Amino acid sequence: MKYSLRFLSVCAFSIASAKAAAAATSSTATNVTTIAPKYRISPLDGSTIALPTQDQLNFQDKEFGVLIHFEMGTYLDIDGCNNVPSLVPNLTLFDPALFNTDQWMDSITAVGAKYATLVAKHNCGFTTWPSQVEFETRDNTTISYNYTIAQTPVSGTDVVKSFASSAVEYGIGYGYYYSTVVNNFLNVQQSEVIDSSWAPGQVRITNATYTEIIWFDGGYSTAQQTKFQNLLADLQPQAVVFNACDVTTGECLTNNSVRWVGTESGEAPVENWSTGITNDGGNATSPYFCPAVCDTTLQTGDRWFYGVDQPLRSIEELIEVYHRSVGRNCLLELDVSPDRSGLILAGHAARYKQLGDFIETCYGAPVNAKHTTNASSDGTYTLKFDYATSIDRIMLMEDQTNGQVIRSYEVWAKVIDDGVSDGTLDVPWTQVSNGTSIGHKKIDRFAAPVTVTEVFVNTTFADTPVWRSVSVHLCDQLVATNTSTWEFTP
Ligand SMILES: *[C@@H]1O[C@H](CO)[C@@H](O)[C@H](O)[C@H]1NC(C)=O
Ligand SMILES: *[C@@H]1O[C@H](CO)[C@@H](O)[C@H](O)[C@H]1NC(C)=O
Ligand SMILES: *[C@@H]1O[C@H](CO)[C@@H](O)[C@H](O)[C@H]1NC(C)=O
Ligand SMILES: *[C@@H]1O[C@H](CO)[C@@H](O)[C@H](O)[C@H]1NC(C)=O
Ligand SMILES: *[C@@H]1O[C@H](CO)[C@@H](O)[C@H](O)[C@H]1NC(C)=O
Ligand SMILES: *[C@@H]1O[C@H](CO)[C@@H](O)[C@H](O)[C@H]1NC(C)=O
Ligand SMILES: *[C@@H]1O[C@H](CO)[C@@H](O)[C@H](O)[C@H]1NC(C)=O
Ligand SMILES: *[C@@H]1O[C@H](CO)[C@@H](O)[C@H](O)[C@H]1NC(C)=O
Ligand SMILES: *[C@@H]1O[C@H](CO)[C@@H](O)[C@H](O)[C@H]1NC(C)=O
Ligand SMILES: *[C@@H]1O[C@H](CO)[C@@H](O)[C@H](O)[C@H]1NC(C)=O
Ligand SMILES: *[C@@H]1O[C@H](CO)[C@@H](O)[C@H](O)[C@H]1NC(C)=O
Ligand SMILES: CC(=O)N[C@H]1CO[C@H](CO)[C@@H](O)[C@@H]1O
Repeated sequence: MKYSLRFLSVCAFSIASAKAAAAATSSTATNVTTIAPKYRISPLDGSTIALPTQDQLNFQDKEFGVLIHFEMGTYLDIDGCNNVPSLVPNLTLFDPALFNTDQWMDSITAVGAKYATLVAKHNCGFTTWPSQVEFETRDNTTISYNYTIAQTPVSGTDVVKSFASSAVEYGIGYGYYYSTVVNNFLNVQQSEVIDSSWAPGQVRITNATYTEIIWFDGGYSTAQQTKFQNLLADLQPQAVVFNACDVTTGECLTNNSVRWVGTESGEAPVENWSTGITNDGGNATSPYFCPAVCDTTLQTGDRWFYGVDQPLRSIEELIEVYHRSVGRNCLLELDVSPDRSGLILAGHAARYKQLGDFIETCYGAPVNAKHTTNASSDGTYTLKFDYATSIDRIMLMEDQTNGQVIRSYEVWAKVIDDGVSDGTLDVPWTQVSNGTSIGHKKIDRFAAPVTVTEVFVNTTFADTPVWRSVSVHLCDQLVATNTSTWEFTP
């Protein structure tokens, strides 16, 4: 059995069709053949250079998305039905009187997210759309999946549909999360129907029925693999799928896999490759191109569903999260937790806006000093300023069309020394930052702002680098001074 390490494994994402949103039935497509990784061999050192699909590059290019937790869990004091197998919350609880997905989109666009993943079904088993699925119980009667929004006080509402149409209207890419490994309503834990005990509200089905009726999120059992592969090929061949490759066998459900970075703190390792299928910083010479996703919360306490009076992470900490995820070649997926009325709270909305404003102010445009640039086939890149210019960070981006090829780099600058100590004006070459992986994006913040006349980047590489951009910026150094309160998962 395979399943994601934590309850939060993210779903297939793409510009989804209504057809896919209504899925949860079996597919009739013929079986897809085994998917082998695509790579080329370095002409310089013979190493492996994994090749991306256009869909993977398109996804990585989004950089920043949100993960929306709005479900039965919103109405519980605990963070969803995780680890409480017998809990099937009363349907009358789900009653979002002010539910409005356009209001969600205001925060999603304000923070600068380019896509949104909606938790359409979480571990309680409740669906936020009126499922039409019917199935057989173990006493051979056919019943409908009746633990859905249609049986709640807001019957007639369809969160999935409403979310999709708001996303289209606001130009936000969208996808879904559907946890397959746990379903309290159907008495399922770790993808298996529990046979030993039954709680009020649970219906009795067989393992075979469960395998047949569920949808998936990237966590799946071996029995479901072919079916999911067919479903994907049939409905959403362009979807990227979270953790779609089995680490032990190297088998993938799709050519478009992305991977979990391994923590939910919003922090990627300093060295984080676009390649590799393990849940960590990846591997420069892996044959799999498979960008990392950094999912994390806005609320403190590892809280994903709305928590009453749950404090938010500070703006300084969220800015740090941005730099340790997007700034380290990881897709940031920040949680959004609408409250019990169905709206994003004002305090949450303000924090999203504050973060979005910082990103736009700092990275929306580079310093505007006049300069010339020179990208050379020796892997160097030079920015020569017409006059002395203050900067405090550099943003590096590779064009990964033919793979991620830079293996290490150093950033040097001609830094003006005002000669306070010896009374002369020097412009010595000083190393201001260095690193290994660049990939889609790497942001290096310098120890302090410096005034420079020239910036020079040199690299080691598996093939001649193609730069997508190199830019320098000057921003407020808003630093999270106390990281002891950060939530790190081991
Ligand atoms: C597809 O795979 C399933 C499960 O392995 C198998 O039963 C079925 O015969 C296959 N169908 C085709 C068309 O190959
Ligand atoms: C659900 O709550 C309603 C209203 O409080 C109550 O009438 C009903 O009996 C409860 N249902 C179950 C299954 O507990
Ligand atoms: C349900 O149907 C199966 C297969 O037709 C049969 O083996 C089983 O005895 C039936 N169960 C009940 C409770 O009728
Ligand atoms: C769901 O269906 C089952 C089986 O028919 C039934 O016992 C239960 O009362 C139904 N629940 C609701 C909320 O309609
Ligand atoms: C489902 O499969 C698991 C693992 O084989 C087994 O332990 C469990 O009893 C099965 N459930 C039912 C309802 O048969
Ligand atoms: C995966 O990529 C290979 C090689 O480019 C292609 O032949 C195959 O059809 C792709 N598979 C899917 C499911 O898209
Ligand atoms: C990285 O991948 C290569 C190629 O598959 C493998 O030889 C190497 O052992 C991997 N390195 C690590 C640290 O896993
Ligand atoms: C660009 O950089 C290369 C390598 O440092 C150098 O040889 C070349 O002269 C530079 N070109 C210009 C126009 O400065
Ligand atoms: C990279 O930067 C660190 C921190 O400034 C420094 O200690 C280290 O020597 C540098 N490494 C290289 C290879 O220049
Ligand atoms: C960059 O240039 C410096 C100075 O010439 C040199 O010491 C260093 O090894 C070079 N680093 C890389 C990554 O090419
Ligand atoms: C950091 O925050 C923790 C928890 O609030 C507190 O116990 C600790 O003293 C703080 N450390 C510093 C250096 O402010
Ligand atoms: C410098 C750094 O953070 N390196 C990490 C890169 O990712 C690999 C795999 O997770 C780690 O082993 C390295 O420590």
